[in-house]
Amino acid sequence: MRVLLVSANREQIPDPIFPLGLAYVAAAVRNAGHRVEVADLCFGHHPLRDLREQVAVFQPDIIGLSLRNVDNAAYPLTVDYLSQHREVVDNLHRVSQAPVVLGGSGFSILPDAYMEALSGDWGIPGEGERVFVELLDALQNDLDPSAISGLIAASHRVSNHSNQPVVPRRRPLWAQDLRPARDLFDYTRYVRRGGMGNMQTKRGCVFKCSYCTYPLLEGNRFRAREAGDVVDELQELQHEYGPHPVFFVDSILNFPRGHIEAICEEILSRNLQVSWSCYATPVKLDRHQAGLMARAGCESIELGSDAIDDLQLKQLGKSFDAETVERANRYCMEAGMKVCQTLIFGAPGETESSVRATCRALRRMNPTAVVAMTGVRLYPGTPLTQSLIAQGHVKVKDIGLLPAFYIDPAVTDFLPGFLQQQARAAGNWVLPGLAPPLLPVSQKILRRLGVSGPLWRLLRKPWIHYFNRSKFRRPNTSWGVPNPKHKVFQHNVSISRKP
Ligand code: B12
Ligand code: SF4
Repeated sequence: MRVLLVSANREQIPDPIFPLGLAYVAAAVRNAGHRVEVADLCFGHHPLRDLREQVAVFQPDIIGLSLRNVDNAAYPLTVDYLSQHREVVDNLHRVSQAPVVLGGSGFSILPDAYMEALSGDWGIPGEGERVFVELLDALQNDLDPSAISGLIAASHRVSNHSNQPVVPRRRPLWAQDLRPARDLFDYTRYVRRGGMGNMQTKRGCVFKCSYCTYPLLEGNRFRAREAGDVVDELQELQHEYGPHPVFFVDSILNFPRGHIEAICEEILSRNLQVSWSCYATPVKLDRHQAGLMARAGCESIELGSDAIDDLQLKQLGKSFDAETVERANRYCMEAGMKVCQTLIFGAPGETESSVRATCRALRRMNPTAVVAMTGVRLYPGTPLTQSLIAQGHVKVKDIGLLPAFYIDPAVTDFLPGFLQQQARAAGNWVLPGLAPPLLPVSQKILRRLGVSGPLWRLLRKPWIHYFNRSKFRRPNTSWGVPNPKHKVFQHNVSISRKP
């Protein structure tokens, strides 16, 4: 069959991100003997016009549409991508009768809502490699695809008022004999513009942090690749596309213990010179692990601490305490890595005292950068959302495509002004919800100057530090003028602002 795979993501903040998930699906479809083309809407001045032209020439039998982001998860500067996604579907329908199959992480968080909003013909929540190929085989052989497990049919959105979710299918050996089909995309452009490539070494997460979607998206068990296979791919990448930094997209790369250690030993034994970055947990991050990672090329690490206050960590369902965060931060910095602390302020249970405790700890720890979200984005199915619904603070119908956030009433008035003062004093903070991000044009210039890797690493450079501080010169003491197209839950009331 003639299969067109479209990556809808045009977001350039914090960087343009190579559509790794779609590249995996493309590889599976190609391996199954189908003819594949990809349309990547990330770059170019007229992506929709180019898309229509490509469809007219290629005449696909079926179109797979990858929806990575629902929104930017930032409050109050929320960016919502639904209208962009709708535009893509409308343009596809203008020039083609081919059925549209929806997939991707954004889609998988809210599959029924997306099926409805975008009138999808089929939808595949979770991993697409196998189910998409099964769908193609069924259509090619005139079989009824509705029996395929893990597939949502258009009729489902009519019949599914029982709200029975379709269970995603997950393979233990998801990467066996499969390499992402990067050759179908302009991978080097992502490396040039985004400053790094990307790879995945395992799927799933065993932790149960209250707000997090990752276990829902990837499953609550780790499914890891062999270290040798991971390093083979890393080596192939460097060989095919030239030396470039890589971001490992795993939910947390350094857990369970032994996984990253084996990968690092393999990198070192092959004497492979490559710099990389990752997300990590402070759990079991000791001196040995930090040192080994640094020696094997880990230049920067994003520690998903979320808070540095024991009570608040407990509220968030984290599996470590504040002391563990401080220790992990120290070990990474001593090993020579750049460290970014990622935090969430305003989750249930937050108080002025817990916010102040986290900020005091940050001053002691002095990480390279801090990225802090203000308010928690509520997603369906997370422990936090379920408990807020059970307590009557939030209604099921409010958790949908329209971004919804929770901010604890105890800190609603205090948070915006206080955090902006902290950000101004520190100079190395990013508050995606409260201050506009680096402009794409500045990002382009930095990349042209040869800056690679995550840009937060620059926040210690005096001129960037100065520029970043100036964003918080006149801190708002209120939430400012929020994006009207979202909901925020404060004081146990859902405030829905109409556009
Ligand atoms: C790593 C990561 C990042 C890194 C990326 C680094 C890099 N160079 O790659 C960084 C930190 C830069 C980042 C940034 C952002 N991210 Co992010 N990120 C992730 C993460 C952890 C992994 C993404 C990934 O690569 N997965 C691996 C690939 C193989 O999986 P996949 O893309 O899901 O693809 C599979 C399936 O979805 C499916 N599939 C995909 N496409 C298709 C198409 C079809 C037709 C089918 C059938 C199936 C299918 O099959 C694929 C293979 O199995 C996810 C969370 C998660 N666990 O998924 C969040 C996630 C994607 N990010 C998210 C967000 C919001 C963002 C930001 C907007 C945050 C911000 N405010 O800056 C930015 C946007 C950046 C951009 N330009 O788009 C959200 C998106 C959902 C939402 N809330 O909107 C997620 C899901 C996290 C969350 N909060 O739940 N991110
Ligand atoms: S926040 Fe990190 S450790 Fe916690 S469940 Fe999500 S991915 Fe796992």
